[in-house]
Amino acid sequence: MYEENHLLTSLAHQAQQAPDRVFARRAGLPDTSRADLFDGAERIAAALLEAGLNDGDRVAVQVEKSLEAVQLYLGTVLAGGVFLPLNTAYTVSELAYFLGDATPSVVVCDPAKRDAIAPLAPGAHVFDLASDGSGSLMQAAATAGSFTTARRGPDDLAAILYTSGTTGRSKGAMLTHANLLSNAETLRDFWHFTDADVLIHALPIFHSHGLFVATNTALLAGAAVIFMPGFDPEAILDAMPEATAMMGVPTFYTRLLQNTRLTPQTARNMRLFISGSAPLLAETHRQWEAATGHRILERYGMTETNMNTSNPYEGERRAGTVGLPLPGVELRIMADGAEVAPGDIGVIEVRGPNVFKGYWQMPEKTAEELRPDGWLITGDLAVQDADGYVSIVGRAKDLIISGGYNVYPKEVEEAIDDLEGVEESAVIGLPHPDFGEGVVAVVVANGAVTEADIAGALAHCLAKFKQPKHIFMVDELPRNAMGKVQKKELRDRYAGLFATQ
Ligand code: MLC
Ligand code: AMP
Repeated sequence: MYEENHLLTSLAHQAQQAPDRVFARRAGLPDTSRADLFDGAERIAAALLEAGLNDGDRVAVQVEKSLEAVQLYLGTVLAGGVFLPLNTAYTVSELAYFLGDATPSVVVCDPAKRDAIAPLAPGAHVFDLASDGSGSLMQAAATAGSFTTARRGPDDLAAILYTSGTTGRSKGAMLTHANLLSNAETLRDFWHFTDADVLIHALPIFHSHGLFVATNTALLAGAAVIFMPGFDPEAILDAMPEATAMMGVPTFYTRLLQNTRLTPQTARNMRLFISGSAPLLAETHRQWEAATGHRILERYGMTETNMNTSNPYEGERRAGTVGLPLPGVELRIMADGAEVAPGDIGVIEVRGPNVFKGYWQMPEKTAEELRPDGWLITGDLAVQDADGYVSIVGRAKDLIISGGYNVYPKEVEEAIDDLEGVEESAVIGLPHPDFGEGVVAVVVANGAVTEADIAGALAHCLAKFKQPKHIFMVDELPRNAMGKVQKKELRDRYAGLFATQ
């Protein structure tokens, strides 16, 4: 099936083998078979082609999580398009940049946002899709005519995912069919996913974790997913006895640990708990083992690469480490232009079939991070021990990770500094018991500007997860002799802010 299409022919292989087996279970809805999943994807592909989609065109999508949205991803790739998912939290002003930069030929959005979004992509065909599957996209899919699989090879683009930059504008990471397929195959084999698995899928599907790591791996293995609209601890605990695996960000684990229903009995059929996207505290690892009898498997990845390292499936899962380089992924730790000695700190660089093709229309940014010989400079600071286990100890990039979402301080600072009466600002991440890190802004302004003014203005331009949870007004920012703002001093000053929340 779909032999001409490098990624889809593999993702659909299990559907062809056993079309009637369940792919998705959803609370209160009939199960969806693998055949139904791809039937819907084909209909959407036909609708996209009728709307004028050409090979390599971007399909920009900001919709609530739904099975139809998964079909839209598959249908886009089947039709030869490039899937471009956008966080549902993005505001209209953030979307204006993404749509302007990516120039999609098709935009799919929530019906409630259609009027605001359509003018941002003049010339694009706009469909809408609601979380219950209603809207013009599925109407067009229901009546679309015949469909021919687009011919797409390993090096063709399958997706563009935007990641913010430490300086300036967000960058669209270009991921090829081969990038996605090679990583999904590696993860299926490394984590022992088979058609006997039932994966709890509670992650959003606009980032690589929920879209590629969870969905592609399950599809490739022929596993079923318990498909949830979002993270709800009660729903997860209801589902757990029927499930074999779960993937989550650390916040999933810390929140579930607060629930007394989490017991070895609830987790009796589970074989694998995987965590990633943000650091999992060694303490959480230990608490989880005490509560369930399972050792969480922590892995490390990024949008540009999918997954790079993983703790072993069968060997020792070491708390506080992200494990070993995955098969086929080369990893080195560099400082001052050379590899460091084991145990010394440096920046992780990775190379392999998983590493992206570059940033969309940004050759200079690509050249800054992707070396000509294929090594990607990740910006993550780490040490590797004599056994090869990697521990991430910090970031060379100024980045906050809040509940698994990346927040670039520079972007928030620029939004604050643009406000009238503000002189300057520094945005920092502080330890947060729920989100891992919480965003905090420290602002110098004239006396007329209040915290509420700033919070109110940011609500219009920044996604909720980027907005500071606290704003401090100060007379001046601490600086070193060179005049550089000392963020470490600010982090120390406010360190305990979220301790009791
Ligand atoms: C929600 N809020 C957040 C937030 N999520 N604030 C900061 N950081 C977050 N991550 C806001 C809400 O808008 C709300 O604001 C308040 O915080 C409380 O929300 P909540 O109801 O508690 O949040 P919830 O909807 O339960 O979401 C929390 C979460 C979610 C952890 C389940 O953030 C999530 O699904 N995170 C996963 C992110 C992810 O998939 N990352 C993968 C990136 S890929 P208010 O004021 O309205 O109450 C990647 C590569 C790799 O990194 O390696 O995987
Ligand atoms: P993103 O750009 O959203 O893909 O985020 C990628 C970044 O998330 C990486 O560069 C790391 O900084 C971080 N990350 C992902 N997984 C882990 C992990 N297990 N531990 C620590 N940091 C992680």
